[in-house]
Amino acid sequence: MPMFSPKIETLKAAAIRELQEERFVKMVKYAYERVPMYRERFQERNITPDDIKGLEDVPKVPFTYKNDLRDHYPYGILAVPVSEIVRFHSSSGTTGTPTVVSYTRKDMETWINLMARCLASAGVTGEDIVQNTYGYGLFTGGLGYHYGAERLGCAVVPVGSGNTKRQLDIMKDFKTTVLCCTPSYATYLAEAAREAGIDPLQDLSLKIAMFGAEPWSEEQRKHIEKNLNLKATDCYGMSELYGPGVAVECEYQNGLHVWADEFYVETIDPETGDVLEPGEKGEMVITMLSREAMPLLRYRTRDICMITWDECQCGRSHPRIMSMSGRSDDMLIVGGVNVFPSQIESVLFEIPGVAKQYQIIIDRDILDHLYVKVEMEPAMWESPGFDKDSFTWKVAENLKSVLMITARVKLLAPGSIERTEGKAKRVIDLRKG
Ligand code: DLL
Repeated sequence: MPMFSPKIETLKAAAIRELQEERFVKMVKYAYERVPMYRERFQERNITPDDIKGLEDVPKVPFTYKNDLRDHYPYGILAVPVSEIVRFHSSSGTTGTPTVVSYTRKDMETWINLMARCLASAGVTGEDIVQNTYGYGLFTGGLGYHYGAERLGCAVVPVGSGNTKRQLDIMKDFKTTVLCCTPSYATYLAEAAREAGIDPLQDLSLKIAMFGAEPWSEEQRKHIEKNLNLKATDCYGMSELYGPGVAVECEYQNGLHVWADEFYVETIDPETGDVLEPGEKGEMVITMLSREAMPLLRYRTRDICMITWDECQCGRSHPRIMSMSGRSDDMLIVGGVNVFPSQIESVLFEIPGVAKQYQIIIDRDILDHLYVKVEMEPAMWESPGFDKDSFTWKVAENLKSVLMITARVKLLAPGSIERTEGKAKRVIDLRKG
């Protein structure tokens, strides 16, 4: 697959480490000199940038948290005057004060090039017609993909989120070859196409989907690939780290390459903060190696994964994020037992007849109760021999074997669960608030 920046993508691992070391040391100094918050954090620990001489000193550097950005609303932890900012993005703020992220012109260039790298890794070329259904505006998904695809020379159709019928018309009429959206929206698009009598094989020209922004499973990948007749590629990112474009799958789809010339990635024990070895599962912590507007040192992503530096067949030497298993703050504690929504999804999607829509509800009287609402495929739901009780029992048993606790399962008719255009909201925790 042609690479967008072959020289940097195939740099030897040792050379990448050297580059990271040089940039990390420089970035620490930059953040210390320009951002009062970092200076204070260093002073509290009785250290100065002179104590950070190489990558072996990384654990001395204090972490940065999402709350640090909230505390510095609206402009965040700016290292340049506002006059040098060319773009702001922001989180929706539904769970508290919004976090605002900022970019200089150079930051924009870096981000756009990273997005172009990601798209090329998935096999996208300048010949492609890219339909971008990620939200345009304060969310980084829309504009991130937009400029990255333009940089590659693609023809971009900037539809933005929503308006499913129009999306399908455009997909058909413009002969869209690349679809950028959340995996949950792709599931919905596949369903809407089927209902509208559109046959992806005959009527559509899709080849590649660029997914991300939310966790999804291998079962969901197979389902979407089959129902939209395309190859689905995973891309990871977060607003604080430019947006999409931090890591992406290559053609071998065995983990997501993190662009290590721009991101220094570690995994840590989320409780103790201790750095873990490659191959050990923990919270991903990222330092941005050349961010001008808003330096982030050791940013706590809350995403749980494992990192490997093992060679990849594609020739890229950049490390890979393996088995992303949700966010540490997504983890539910139900009656004292840790439950990840991704575990529930994997169980459900392996059961034939279950649709790709579900909802997890947790409630409490004296004890915690876990409810799983599961939507059914029309063919199974409407089949004359369908035994609802025994199917419910089967789903509950399968869940119990993985979760070790009992979930109360309710089967729902096809189409019962509300569809989303962006990130799916699958967990409702009634114990909060
Ligand atoms: O979701 C940026 C993005 C847009 C990424 C489009 C990819 C595609 P935020 O809204 O800040 O940014 O959400 C970031 O979403 O910490 C993860 O928990 C989750 N996430 C993002 N990509 C993936 C992925 C964008 N590929 C948060 N797999 C992150 C699993 C993902 N989770």
